[in-house]
Amino acid sequence: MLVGLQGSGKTTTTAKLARYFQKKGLKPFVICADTYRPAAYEQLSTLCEKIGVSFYGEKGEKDAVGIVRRGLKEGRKYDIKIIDTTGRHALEHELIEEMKKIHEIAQPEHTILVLDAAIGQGASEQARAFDEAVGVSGIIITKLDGTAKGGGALSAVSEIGSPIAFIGAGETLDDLEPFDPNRFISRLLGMGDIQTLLERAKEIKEIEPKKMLSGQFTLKDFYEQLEAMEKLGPLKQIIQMLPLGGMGIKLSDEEYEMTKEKIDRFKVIMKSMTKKELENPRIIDSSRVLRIARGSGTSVEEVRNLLKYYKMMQKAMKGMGDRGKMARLMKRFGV
Ligand SMILES: Nc1nc2c(ncn2[C@@H]2O[C@H](COP(=O)(O)OP(=O)(O)OP(=O)(O)O)[C@@H](O)[C@H]2O)c(=O)[nH]1
Ligand SMILES: [Mg+2]
Repeated sequence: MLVGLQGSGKTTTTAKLARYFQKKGLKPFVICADTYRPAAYEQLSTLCEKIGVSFYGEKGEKDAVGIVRRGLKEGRKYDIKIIDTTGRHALEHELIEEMKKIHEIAQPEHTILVLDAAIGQGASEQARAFDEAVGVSGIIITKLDGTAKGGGALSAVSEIGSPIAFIGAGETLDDLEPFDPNRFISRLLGMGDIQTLLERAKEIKEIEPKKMLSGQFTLKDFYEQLEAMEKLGPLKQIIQMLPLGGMGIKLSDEEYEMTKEKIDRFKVIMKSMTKKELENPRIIDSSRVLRIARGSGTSVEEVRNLLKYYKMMQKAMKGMGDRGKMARLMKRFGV
């Protein structure tokens, strides 16, 4: 039994589900219990005809409960029966009562709440109302092919604790996919941004993600990275494109702030280092720090700052690599 707000996509999803089970070799039977929407009968019967699925409805009949009773009898030999219902709102008491009665008669194995991906903050309240009335066992989020990412729908999920079963991502009847949490979350977090970032990074040969992530990130790499960074854009912007929170990495505002001047100063300092020091920063002791500061016309403090920053970056890179998330992500995007 499919329930939900008006226009959320129940009727389309009913036909999509029928198609889904049909492709699995089952025989679905569709019942139209929407007696309010003027063309509900025609809409669903046309969709069912298109895919060759058996359909039950009573044109002109107003008693939805009666239709369901008779429909279930008619379709008792089928593998799976899907009931499409009228779109209703939590505050429409009469319609909520009707839904309860249909539910009582049908005793569906699953009561699916159909949510439009574009639903906002009202999602959890609506979901709770449906859940209290008929007990929602699963959720289908529709219209994910549009601009909405389904964040509001997620709040409904957390409110009633029912899993998302499928997502609808298109207008054709084949556009129904079993829910994939990774893909859904990637979309929600805007992994598209990451893809853009990685594509940009790929164009810049100085950045070698694999090397960075293996923990062999030297000052020389750091220097090259700083140069690349100038081409990529501000560090803060780059970092914001990554789901770093999920990787447990937090940077303070100061650490984020990588101004052009700071980058230039860092580069001057590194130019005063020997090849050995750049490749193996661990050998830089206080006497070397002093020499580097003098040689570059900077201060001991600045050199130490650079080293601190480098270590932090190294740690961050290694952290991403260790956790494997970044590495997997890169692999997924073919970097
Ligand atoms: N792009 C896109 N459009 C969809 C999707 N699912 C449904 N729609 C469209 O959304 C509109 C409403 O869909 P219906 O299935 O009629 O919605 P409903 O919940 O049955 O509406 P009522 O019966 O009036 O409550 C239609 O124009 C559908 O084509 C989807 O996954 N993607
Ligand atoms: Mg409908």
